[in-house]
Amino acid sequence: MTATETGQAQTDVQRPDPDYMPFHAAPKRPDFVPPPGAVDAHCHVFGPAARFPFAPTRKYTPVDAPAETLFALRDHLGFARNVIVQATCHGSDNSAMLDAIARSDGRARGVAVVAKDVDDAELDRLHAGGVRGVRFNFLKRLVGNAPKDDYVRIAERIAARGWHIVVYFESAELADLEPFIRALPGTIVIDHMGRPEVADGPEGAGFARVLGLMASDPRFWIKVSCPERLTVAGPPYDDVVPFARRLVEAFPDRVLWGTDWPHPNMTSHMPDDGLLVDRIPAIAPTEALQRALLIDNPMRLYWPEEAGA
Ligand code: 0GY
Repeated sequence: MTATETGQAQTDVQRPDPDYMPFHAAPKRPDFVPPPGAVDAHCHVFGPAARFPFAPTRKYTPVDAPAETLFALRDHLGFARNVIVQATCHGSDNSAMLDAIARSDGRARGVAVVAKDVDDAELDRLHAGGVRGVRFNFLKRLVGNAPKDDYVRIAERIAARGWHIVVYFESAELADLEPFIRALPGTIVIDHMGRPEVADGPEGAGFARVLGLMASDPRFWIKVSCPERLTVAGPPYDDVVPFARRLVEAFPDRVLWGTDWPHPNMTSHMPDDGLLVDRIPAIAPTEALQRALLIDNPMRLYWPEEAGA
């Protein structure tokens, strides 16, 4: 899957890491049919590197995962829209994501990563290009030491635009990070359920802290995504379902769902995206919960003009 749009291979300097796992080549067609208008609210595009080179500062070099492959997957899975989240391998150059959004016929929006000195013209350009939020990453493996001062400055800059902030951390870090995250302005979306330790079960201390954060302040939203990254048992991720279900039932109007395609940095196995979709009824067991998770919530956050919010 290193072929690019133009048929060239990724160049030497941009060649995928030798142990990098490519996305599933032929995911099943899900048995669960998402409601019409469903949104995959967390996915990425990578490259193609020949056109959109990866950042010199990146911590990994992935396999190309271009927009047309994402859109084909969207259709195959029965989804209508994507929220494309800027991944660290592209740094703060959002070109690949903006190009994908521009080619989506209005069916994609984005979450950007921006530099601390981003100017208003660039924020205007990103907004016009479909960006509705910024992502702050706290994973040392992905960004080293999180530049918190920069994040504060960026948060102040974007607050007036009605954008939200997406935060990515591991639950073990939350005790230290919580004061910082609580002090951020506006709506804050937590990636991947706050990455709980699934071995501790849903009663574990880390997940309790995530639940407490969600319960304490309606500005917090959360993505019930990434069972493949969190699981101990492996597919079909029965050990992760109770975490997601608890969040969906407790906070039905502040949860989002996403594939996380193309699943960067997976080392144990590569998930079948069709199977991920098939787990949705287990985490959102009623049609009302499914509708909120897959349509109403993401539309409110990313297409408010269509959601009537
Ligand atoms: C994810 C998870 C990961 C990667 C990134 O920005 C990224 O590079 O988010 C990860 O490695 O856990 O959300 O895609």
